[in-house]
Amino acid sequence: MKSGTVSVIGRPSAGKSTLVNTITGMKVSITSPVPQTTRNKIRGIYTDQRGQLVFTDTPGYHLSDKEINKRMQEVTISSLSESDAILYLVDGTRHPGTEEEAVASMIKKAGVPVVAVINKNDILTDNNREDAGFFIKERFPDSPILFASASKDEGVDEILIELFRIVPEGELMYDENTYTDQDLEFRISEIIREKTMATLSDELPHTIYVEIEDMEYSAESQEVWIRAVINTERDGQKGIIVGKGGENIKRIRKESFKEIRRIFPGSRLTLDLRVKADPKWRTSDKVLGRIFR
Ligand SMILES: Nc1nc2c(ncn2[C@@H]2O[C@H](COP(=O)(O)OP(=O)(O)OP(=O)(O)O)[C@@H](O)[C@H]2O)c(=O)[nH]1
Ligand SMILES: [Mg+2]
Repeated sequence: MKSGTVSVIGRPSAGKSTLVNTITGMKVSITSPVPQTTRNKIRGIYTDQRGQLVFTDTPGYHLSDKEINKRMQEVTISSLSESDAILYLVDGTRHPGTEEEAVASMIKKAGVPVVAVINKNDILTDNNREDAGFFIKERFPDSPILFASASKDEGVDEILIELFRIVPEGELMYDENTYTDQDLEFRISEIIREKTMATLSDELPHTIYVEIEDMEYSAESQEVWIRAVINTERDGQKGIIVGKGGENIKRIRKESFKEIRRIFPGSRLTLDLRVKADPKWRTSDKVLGRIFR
């Protein structure tokens, strides 16, 4: 039996969370077309007859000195040394530049075996493939280089074969039916954040965080009651989230409701969703400490 941990590393929007979801067959980690969607280390667990791979999805590594970006970099770096293997995901559609170079050298420093995957193969040109392939081969000459499409579930079996080759023998770390270790409140807040980002698309996705203020669950009466708050930075942004006649917040609530309900099959769900302004949250140690726990 093989059993090991795998850090999924790459630039923002490379498709790391999409890949972890495809591998586990579950919605473990939220995704969006906007870079810097993932903010925490998110575990997705894959088990089959060969054994178990515990993936850690990480925030895309973005070169920046802003406090929130530094926190996200720390989250990513802290995942590296604790893993048995690194799954290095490269977005083949983008020419590897300074940022890709920074990611590659960070990975090299960790001294952990690497499987390199060039993602988005469904839309790559031959030029893209050559470009990314050359970049990786030069820096990781001993690592396997694979092509995949995380969103189309192509090339994923080959990734698993390479990873199972690397990880050590061992017992399962989690029960075979477990696919994530996130707590309920965090998963719910992430679903609401994803739906907010999707609804507002390019208007203000980076300026929000979602907090579950209160949650009650009665297994006996099969009722779930949740009060969640979408926090933004400025009062003026509240109106954007709420939308004309409340159309945005209604949509966010409806889409969130559908997905949260799947977590509590058969229960009656009440979702009370509010919007608040929390100026300077992106520089507040208290809030950042809560988000990047
Ligand atoms: N065409 C194509 N698009 C993909 C593929 N994989 C992911 N995407 C898209 O790329 C965008 C980013 O995907 P995510 O999975 O959120 O990327 P990420 O690396 O987790 O991003 P961060 O969390 O911001 O670091 C989304 O719009 C995905 O649908 C792929 O194989 N092909
Ligand atoms: Mg992500």
